[in-house]
Amino acid sequence: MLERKFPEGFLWGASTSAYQCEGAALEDGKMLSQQDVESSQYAKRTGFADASVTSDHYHRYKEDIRLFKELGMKSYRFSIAWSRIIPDGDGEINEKGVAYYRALIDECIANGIEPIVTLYHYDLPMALVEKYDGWISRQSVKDFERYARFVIETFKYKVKYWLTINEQSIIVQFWDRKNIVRDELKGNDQLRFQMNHHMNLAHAIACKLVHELVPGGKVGAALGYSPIYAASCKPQDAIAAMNAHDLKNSFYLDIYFKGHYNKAAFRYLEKNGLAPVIENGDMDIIRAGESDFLALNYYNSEAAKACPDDVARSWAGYNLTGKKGDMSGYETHPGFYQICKNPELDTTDWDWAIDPDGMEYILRDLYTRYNKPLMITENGLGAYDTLTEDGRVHDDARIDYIKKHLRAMYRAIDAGVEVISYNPWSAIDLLSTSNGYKKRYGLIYVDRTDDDVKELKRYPKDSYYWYQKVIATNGASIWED
Ligand code: BGP
Repeated sequence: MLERKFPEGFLWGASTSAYQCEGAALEDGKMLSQQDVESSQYAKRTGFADASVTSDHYHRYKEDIRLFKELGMKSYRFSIAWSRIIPDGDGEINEKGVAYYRALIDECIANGIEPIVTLYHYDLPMALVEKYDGWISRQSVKDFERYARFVIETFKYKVKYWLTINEQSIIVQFWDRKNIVRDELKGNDQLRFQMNHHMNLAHAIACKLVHELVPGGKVGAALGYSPIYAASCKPQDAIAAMNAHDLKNSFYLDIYFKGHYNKAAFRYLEKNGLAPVIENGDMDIIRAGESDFLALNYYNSEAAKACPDDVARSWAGYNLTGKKGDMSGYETHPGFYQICKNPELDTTDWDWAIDPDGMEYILRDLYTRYNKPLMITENGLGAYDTLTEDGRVHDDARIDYIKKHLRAMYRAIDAGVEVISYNPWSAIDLLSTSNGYKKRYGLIYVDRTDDDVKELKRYPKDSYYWYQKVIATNGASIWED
């Protein structure tokens, strides 16, 4: 039988984001980002950790990259904090912040690790929120352009793969957690889509900049993505699933790859007073910013069913307790769709459906629709992990999760889909956006809790050693039991 390996040069790696792992929130000239502020407010409400120290990657990146190298990583996907580079968002460049990312990138390259750089991962400089409500204002696009131009220009000979904005769809969905939004504005759902429109412009501008400035550079967005299945065989549920797919997925993808808004989704927004204001020339900017690939953050699938006209609109909920079934609610769009639990699938302790087959489904579906190479920039199991006396973490469930997703990814590759990389979430334990340090994703354990930062010592988990073999065999070992 043919050995079922991944393509030559496949970029096996892992992923992080700046505010979730760096710490040093106010060091070396950095000023607060909106995520520093948001996390600290959230910490007060929930008891989870804030973003001030997190996993201290800022000071320990060399040790971390040594572990990445031993793991065999060929790529490392991380983000740059705008508030380290231009602390107040639109003022002076902070040389110390630039030096940090230069050192991080050089350390990756010296260890044979391809840097995959995200320009924006939720962490707008707080000063821009105070000045003009952040992404709500069009001025954010201009300021982003200046920041992106500087970063791309600075690292153009070192970084080939660029990700523009992380998870626009999730930012729309959870807009007052991924942004600091003034209380007076919170009820105004149109602003979610206005912000998103500004990010579409920012994304397109960054794509154009990479193509202009980086020799051989490749660029795309990183989208939080779930396939949406019909809750039943009823045609009405199939249409609801299509509606959900249009508003939650195609609404972003059609912008990235076709340069226009998905019609059905846009009509729904117009009818409900939610559509963004589009100025003359905006769609030209969007069309001029071509993506080379799509990066996908895939954790779970969703199910949708028909929704009556006479219910209230609501957005996705949270599970704060880590007890299955404690999800606070599901998204509802009257007359369009409602998201519901899929009874066919098991979930994580935080109610995220576990669906390895969904990985094959999205890769094949997206490749058929857009015919562009795909990257996986996040995928992983959020779980309770325990450091045992032998200094190990026996995270069999995570191994099982990753193995099944990789098998599904292989099936998609075998069916002809072009997949460039796999960068699971997360390289090291870091601050979850919703559940502090209780919910962990790392291949490497970081010894701290929400209440006690301890010494932040690193311990490779069992999944680290398992993944090490996967990389060493270019994927062949995923078929062993
Ligand atoms: C994605 C984000 C990441 C990460 C991950 C897990 O949406 O891009 O930043 O946090 O989800 O989510 P959580 O931390 O809420 O469990």
